[in-house]
Amino acid sequence: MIKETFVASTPKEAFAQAVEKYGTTDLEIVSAKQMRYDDGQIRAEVIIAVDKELFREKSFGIENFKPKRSEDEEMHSEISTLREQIEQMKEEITGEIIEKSVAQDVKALFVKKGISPKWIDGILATLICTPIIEDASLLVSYLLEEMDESLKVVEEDLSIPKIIMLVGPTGVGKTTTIAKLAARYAYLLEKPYKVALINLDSYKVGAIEQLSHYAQIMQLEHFAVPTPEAFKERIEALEGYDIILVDTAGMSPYDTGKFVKTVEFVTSETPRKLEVNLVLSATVKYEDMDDIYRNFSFLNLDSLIISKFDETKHFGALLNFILLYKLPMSYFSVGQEVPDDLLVANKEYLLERFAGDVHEG
Ligand SMILES: Nc1nc2c(ncn2[C@@H]2O[C@H](COP(=O)(O)OP(=O)(O)OP(=O)(O)O)[C@@H](O)[C@H]2O)c(=O)[nH]1
Ligand SMILES: [Mg+2]
Repeated sequence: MIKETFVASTPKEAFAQAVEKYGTTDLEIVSAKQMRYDDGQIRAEVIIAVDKELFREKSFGIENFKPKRSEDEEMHSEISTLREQIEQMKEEITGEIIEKSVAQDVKALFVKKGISPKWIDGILATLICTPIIEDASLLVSYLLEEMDESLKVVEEDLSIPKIIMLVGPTGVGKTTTIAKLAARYAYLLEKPYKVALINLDSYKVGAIEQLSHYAQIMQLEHFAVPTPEAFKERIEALEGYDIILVDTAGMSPYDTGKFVKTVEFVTSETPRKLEVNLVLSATVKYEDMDDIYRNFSFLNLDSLIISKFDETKHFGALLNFILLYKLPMSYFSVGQEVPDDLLVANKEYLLERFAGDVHEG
């Protein structure tokens, strides 16, 4: 309730004002008195108690308390301006914290090792106001854990018959890896699989000989296939085989002719699943990676084989590539020896090496 005072020369007049305002004589009178004001005049004060809402309605009109459309819009615009300001403040605070704290050193180190600043900033923004951002070793561990979560590994599943095709730039180790995989599937696992080799590489002198050399040693069937039609026929003829490994010609990302030809093979209708593995050397140049991905992704890549692990100690650029394009990893080639230098991809192996590189500074 609100206590409202009406003033007039007599209490009757004051009460009449209240009746006029509220349109009823049914008013709760709290007090009625006459008093001398500072100017010497005697006046009457009648105080009544009224409901708050009724008082508002009669004093200011209901309309005044409903926000008008334009006010509504104004409020929305003020809110969105405030939001923008808050977002901006957040960014400034992030920047400031990163600038001033150990986070800047850690970020600089990761960037130096090949990880993109954008990826790191995305994570640092989630760590503001946590103790992690102020402790260098904690922060490094946290970033490595984030990488661990983002990296994907393909489970080796040989339960269904499949075609495994290896594609990639020239000289990355496709043929050598095919030989290692063939040995693994045919001889080194608990259960021996029936393996055949197909070579699509009709470009490189000696390419057929290189693969047939391995095929002979391992006593495996080996075929050179010149056209997509012949490829389809050959796959059909190899129905009884568990795994067909397909070697391809090394392609520079800019060699459109070879790409067009390989796409025809990849898209040919085969009676079994065809998995395309991109083979990428761990020593690949940071600047070339985007072009490699852009061009090879036309071949519907399923997974990534990383070769020449033994030739570098710096894996940041490669990691950055995998984090960016989210390609799951299938195998690592860790040396020239056939069949020994092959590992089923595992995140720890890669991250331990990267961590070693980071800790060296
Ligand atoms: N250090 C090292 N060398 C490797 C590895 N894998 C392959 N190589 C070597 O790299 C060279 C090229 O290997 P290939 O298997 O012929 O490469 P490719 O991708 O088939 O080459 P092209 O068919 O010409 O595109 C050979 O000398 C291999 O012994 C590896 O993991 N580590
Ligand atoms: Mg080759």
